[in-house]
Amino acid sequence: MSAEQRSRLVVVSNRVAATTKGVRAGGLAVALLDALKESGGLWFGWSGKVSDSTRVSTRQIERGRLSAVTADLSNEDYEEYYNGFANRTLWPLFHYRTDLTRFDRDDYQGYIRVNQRFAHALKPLLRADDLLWVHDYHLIGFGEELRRMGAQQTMGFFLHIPFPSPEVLTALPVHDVLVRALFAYDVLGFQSESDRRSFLDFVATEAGGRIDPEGRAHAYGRRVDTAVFPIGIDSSEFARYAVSGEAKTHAGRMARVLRDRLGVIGVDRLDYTKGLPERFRAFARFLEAYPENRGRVSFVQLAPPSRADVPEYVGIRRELEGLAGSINAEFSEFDWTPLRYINRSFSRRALAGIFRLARVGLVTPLRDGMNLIAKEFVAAQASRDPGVLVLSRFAGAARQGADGALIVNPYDIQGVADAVHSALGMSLSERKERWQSLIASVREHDVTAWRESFVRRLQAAQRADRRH
Ligand code: ADQ
Repeated sequence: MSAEQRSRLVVVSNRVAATTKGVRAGGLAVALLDALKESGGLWFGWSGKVSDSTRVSTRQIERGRLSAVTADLSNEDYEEYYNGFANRTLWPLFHYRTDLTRFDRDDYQGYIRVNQRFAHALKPLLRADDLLWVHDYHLIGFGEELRRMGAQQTMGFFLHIPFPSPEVLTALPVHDVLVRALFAYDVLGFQSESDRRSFLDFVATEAGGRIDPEGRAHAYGRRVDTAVFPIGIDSSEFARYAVSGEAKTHAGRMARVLRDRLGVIGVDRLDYTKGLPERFRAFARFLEAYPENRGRVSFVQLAPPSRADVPEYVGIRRELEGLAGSINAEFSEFDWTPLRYINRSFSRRALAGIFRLARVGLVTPLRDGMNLIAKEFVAAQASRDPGVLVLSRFAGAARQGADGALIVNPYDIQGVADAVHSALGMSLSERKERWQSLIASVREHDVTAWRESFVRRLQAAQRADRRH
C-alpha cells in the first residue's frame, strides 16, 4: 500500500461529477474525477439540483471505489451562494474584473450559510484520520465552519482560480474575514507562484502577519502552509482519446468543412474571463492584415454556455453573437465561412479529435488560474505534424514550461493577429521542436503529479500535527 493510501481522501467541491460520462464542461470536475478514480475515497458537494430537500444522499461510483455524497441547494441558496457571492462577487474579483464585481450582504450571508450547512452535513461522515481536500472559491469558509464544529482532521484548500493582488482583493468589504477563514486549513495550494505571492503579500501588508522561511504564513494567531501545485490533465488518456473512433468521426466532419483549409481552434466555457471578444477581433484583424489567408483559413470556436442565470453571461453571449455575425458578414464568400461559432458542449473524445486536426490552438484568456484546454490541445497533437499553441501570458499555463507556445497579450489585438499569422506559416521542424518541449511539460505536470504532490503535503501536515 502506498503512503498515499494510508488515510482516506475526502474531497469537497461545489459540484460532484458522478461519472466520467456525466462530466460537463469545466476543468475542476474533469481533473478531480481523474484524480479520485485512482485514489478512491469520498467526494462531497452540491448535487446540482435545486430543491427544498435537506437530505444528503450517498452513491457508490467508479465501481464502488468512490462514495459520492451530495446535498441539494434551496432556491435561495442557489441565488445567494452560487449565482450571487461565488459567481458575481468572487469570480469576477479574483479575475481582476472589479468592474463586474457586485457585493451584496444577503448574498454573502447565503454563502456563509451554505458553507455552514455543507460542513454540518459532512461532519458526521468523517473519520478521525481522514485527509480533507477542499476545492475552490465556493468553499473558502468550509474549513473554518468544520473547525468550529470541533473537526481536528488535517485539511487542505486548493484555489483553482487566480488569487488577486491585495489592491484588488481589498475592494471586497469582507476581504479580511475571507482570508482569515483560509487560516483554518493546514495547507493552501495555488496554481502558480504569482497567486501564492499575492496571498502572502496580503498576509504581510493587510493582515499584519509574517511569512517564515518555509513559506508558511502566520497571522490571526494561526499558521498555514502554502505551496504551488500546477494542475494538469491525464495526458496519455487524452492522447488516446485523440485517436479514438469518436475523435476521428469529429475530425472527419471538421475536415469536410475545412476542405484543404487550415483550421484555427478555440474551445472555452462561455465566460468573460476567456477573452473571446478580443479573440474574435484578433481573427478579424488577421484577415484584414494578411488578406492572402482569406478563403485559406477557418476559425472554429466552441463555447458552451455556462452560468446562464448570471446576467453578465447573458451579455457576453449577445456580444459574441453580434461579433461572429459581423465578421462572417464582412469576410464570407459563397464557398468560405471564416468563423464557425458553436454554443455547445462536445465529448472529450470529440474535442481531442478536433484539436488534433487544427493547425493552431488559440487559448487567450484575460486571466485564468491554469487553463486545461492549453494542455489538452498539446496532448492531442500528432507528433509527426503538430499544431501550434498560441497562449495568453495571463493563463497559469503560460508560467509553466510553455516556452514552446507563442505567448501573447490578449489585449493586443494586432499582436494576437500576428501570432496567428506566424503560427500558420511555421515550418514543420519548428512546430515539432516547440511541441516536443510543450508535451514534455504537459506529461511531467499531469493530473496524477498534481494530486500526489498535494496529498503528500497534506500527509506531511498530518504527521507534523501528530508530533505536537
Ligand atoms: P475552467 O474555467 O472551467 O476551470 P479550463 O481549465 O479551461 O477552465 O477547463 C475547461 C474544461 O472544460 C476542459 O477540460 C475542457 O475540455 C472542458 N470544455 C471546455 N469547453 C468544452 C466544450 N465545448 N465541450 C466539452 N468540454 C469542454 C477552472 C479554472 C481554470 C483551471 C481549472 C482547473 O478557471 O483556470 O485550469 O479550473 O483547475
